[in-house]
Amino acid sequence: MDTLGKTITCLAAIAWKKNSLSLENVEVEPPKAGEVRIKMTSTGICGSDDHTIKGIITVKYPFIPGHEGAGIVESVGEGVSSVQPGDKVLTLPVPQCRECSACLHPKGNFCEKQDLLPSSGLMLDGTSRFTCKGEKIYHCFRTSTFTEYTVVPEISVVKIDAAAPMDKICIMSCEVPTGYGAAVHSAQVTPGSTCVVFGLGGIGSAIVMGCKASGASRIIGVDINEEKFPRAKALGVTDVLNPSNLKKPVQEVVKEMTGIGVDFAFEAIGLTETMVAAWDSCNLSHGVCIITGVSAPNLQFSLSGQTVFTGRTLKGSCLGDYKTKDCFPQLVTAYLQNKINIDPLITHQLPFDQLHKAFEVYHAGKTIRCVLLF
Ligand code: COD
Ligand code: ZN
Repeated sequence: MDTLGKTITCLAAIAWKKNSLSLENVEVEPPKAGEVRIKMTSTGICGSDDHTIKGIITVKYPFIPGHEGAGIVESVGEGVSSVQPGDKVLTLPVPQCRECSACLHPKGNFCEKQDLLPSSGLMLDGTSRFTCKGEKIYHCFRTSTFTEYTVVPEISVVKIDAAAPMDKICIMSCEVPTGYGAAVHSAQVTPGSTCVVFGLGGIGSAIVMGCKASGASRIIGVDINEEKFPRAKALGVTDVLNPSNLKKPVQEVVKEMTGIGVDFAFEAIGLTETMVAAWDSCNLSHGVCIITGVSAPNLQFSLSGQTVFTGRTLKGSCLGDYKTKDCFPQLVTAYLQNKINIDPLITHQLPFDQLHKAFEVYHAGKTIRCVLLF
């Protein structure tokens, strides 16, 4: 273990300012008390990473992006007991401290120690473990997975089954719980129900998978990029809609298609107009609308005051409402037992140093998930 207790110099992606990402040699300090240093094996490119690089989710620059990660523990700081060197782990975009009001409550998962909204870009002690060219580099969600080595708090990492395939399993740290979990856990989609999913990217595709697994009889997929339709249909979408080609608002079309509106609507884009469209697509009486996307800061949306009292539910869902440290290893085990098949959610795999190519393919709308391999 010649890296133990030493600063490691390795390759990492740094966003120096909005929309500027470059590969650099970065110094990664050893973990302090209560922290874990991880050698990354894979990381996905999630819509949220694009949001942070563009500044739609507010972060501090310069920073190392990435939150959907899998790796192997290189070393641990004083007092760390839940993982040890050599363990296979996932990074947790929202931690589970087990002490705050959110963690102690039986429902919900938005731990008060999260660093997503708002983002300090620092570890729990208020300092950073990354430097580049003499400059302090900020963390992202206390995960920063676009680097060969990262340091995270113990509450932001969890050990998973040693049999997990490390070139794929990173999507269990965001895409699968966020999407599949929104359907099976947050909404609890019922057999025979009707669903609409706004956005058929990585998260929307995982939502479709969850609706299908729950026995939904009709799943309407909405996207402005028709290239997403064939894969969505393969995952279980029964009808597709491109809002750009419709003569009336998409929610009107959804209501006509289903008679009165769907039982479950999901938003997986992060735009306030599609959040409202998802709400308006729901059955007035019992419809459930789940929002997984995050909009740009300071944006608001309004709902007709007369359409709320009828009984519908509007609910946000982050990482499927799963208590992350408790539940993510169970999702991994379910995959290993062939109870969930995550393989169709990964469409591209590229070496980490081809990060720019990976973002090109993502921006061209070609991917469901592109996974970077270290
Ligand atoms: N109408 C219909 N479809 C649209 C529109 C529109 N106006 N605009 C874009 N789309 C489609 C795109 O063509 C694409 O297919 C899809 O929407 C978006 O997919 P991706 O692959 O770009 O993004 P995802 O699926 O990886 O992420 C989507 C989120 C909404 C989850 C994400 O961007 C987000 O808001 N994340 C914040 C939530 C969060 O932080 N969750 C937990 C940790 S990530
Ligand atoms: Zn994500």
